[in-house]
Amino acid sequence: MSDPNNGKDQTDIAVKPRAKTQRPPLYKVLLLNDDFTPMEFVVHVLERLFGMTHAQAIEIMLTVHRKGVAVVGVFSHEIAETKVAQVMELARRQQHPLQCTMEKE
Ligand code: TYC
Repeated sequence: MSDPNNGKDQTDIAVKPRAKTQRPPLYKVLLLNDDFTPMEFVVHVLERLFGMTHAQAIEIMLTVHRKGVAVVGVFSHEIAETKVAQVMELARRQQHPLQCTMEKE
């Protein structure tokens, strides 16, 4: 008897060409300098909300103080929004003018 598959069970799998997997966009959270927010408060915020060590927090705070701005973390849109809101809320409660924003990476 003729066997077109020559004894092998062959299975053809239809592979649909797919678009490349899209990565969700990431957002930088930026801390801005001002002349009034105490350095210790900024250090506290960086430790508390961004999981930095005391030494890291001092370093980033001083970068913002000298340069005017620094990236304090990179997150998904939702996490970045939450971090910005948390920073602004802590600053508002202590009546410090500290500003924090986010920008697409
Ligand atoms: N410039 C502030 C001061 O001299 C300190 C400061 C650092 C404020 C970082 C904001 O994001 C900031 N007290």
